Amino acid sequence: MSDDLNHMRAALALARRGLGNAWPNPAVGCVLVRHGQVVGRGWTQPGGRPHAETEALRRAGARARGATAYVTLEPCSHHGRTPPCCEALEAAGIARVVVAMRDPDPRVNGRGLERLRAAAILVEEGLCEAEARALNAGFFRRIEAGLPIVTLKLATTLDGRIATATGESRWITGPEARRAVHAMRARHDAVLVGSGTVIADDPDLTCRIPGMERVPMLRVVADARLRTPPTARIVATAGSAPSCIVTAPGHPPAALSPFIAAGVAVLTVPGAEGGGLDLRALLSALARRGVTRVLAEGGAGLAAGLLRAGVVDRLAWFHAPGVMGAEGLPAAEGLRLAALAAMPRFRRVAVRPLGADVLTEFERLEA
Ligand code: AOF
Ligand code: ZN
Repeated sequence: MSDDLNHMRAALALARRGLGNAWPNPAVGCVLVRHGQVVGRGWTQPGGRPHAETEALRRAGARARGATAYVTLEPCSHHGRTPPCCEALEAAGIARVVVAMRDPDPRVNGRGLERLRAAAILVEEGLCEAEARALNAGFFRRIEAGLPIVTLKLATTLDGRIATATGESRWITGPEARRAVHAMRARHDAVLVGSGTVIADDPDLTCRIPGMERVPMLRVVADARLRTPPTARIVATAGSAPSCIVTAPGHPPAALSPFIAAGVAVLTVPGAEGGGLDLRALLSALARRGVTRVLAEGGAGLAAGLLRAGVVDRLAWFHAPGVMGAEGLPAAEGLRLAALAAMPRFRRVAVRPLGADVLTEFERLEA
């Protein structure tokens, strides 16, 4: 029993390698074990194919015969670019399959397990289910609600300020915290900022950690009024890293064409009451493009808009040990709270010192 647990944990660790680059697919891990020996390992490859099982079977070759497969998600049963994983497992002579949880994708949804059982393969499900569910929360949200999960990242002083009154913000947090942000970007499918941040900071929004630069992460600007300068880095670099501007309807085609010519995808979603974009509509437009995990990086208007819309699933709050006072710019602006009872609340899940700073991670507390 504890061997099963160890192998499934190893499969979960492999699965995590796909976070941020397996989309639109879930990040799955697979470990093949025969006579107590690991004979193959695999995880979902960039872009979602090959699947984890295919990778593990390829590595195991003939040693897969009679082995147990530990998979973090039910093996697929549909014909995609390659035959279904459950057929591949059967053809390789796998004797037993342990899966952490079912795949809610309507093309699979229990049929993978059924087919394995029909092939006289021993099937067990539910080992480490909670971990597997948390790992692919973004994929499940996309399948079940047509939305990605959203992590809101904020880097502030102790009193919640993101810049001085004159807009100085480089840098509030130290190098360790900033490196952690780059690593977070790599684990997300898309990074989202408001147009104010593009105008103020002209960020690259890439992951510049050596070895992690090439994940196909999408850079998204929420820009109802189309204020992004066509000279912004996010536009200029659209050829090497995908970028997308989401705007409100009604802009003349000539206003959009410099972006489109630079290779930026331009999406249109309805505006929100009181300005900005309908952020739920923005997120569902991203989910339709396959995005499962969004890292929102501010500024203050976007942060408040996301909190107001109730779509922030996780908060990653970096606190730098400094104080700016009320003249500094706040992290969230325009929350328009009617009463304390309406305040978005979160549950702390982790605290991590990073150099001089502290990262606190939170999850949404459901009302
Ligand atoms: C697996 N192993 O590693 C993954 C699976 O578009 P396709 O044909 O690649 O299929 C995508 C679906 O396959 C996806 O929606 C999910 O249900 C499943 N993902 N399945 O057996 C894997 N990533
Ligand atoms: Zn598959």
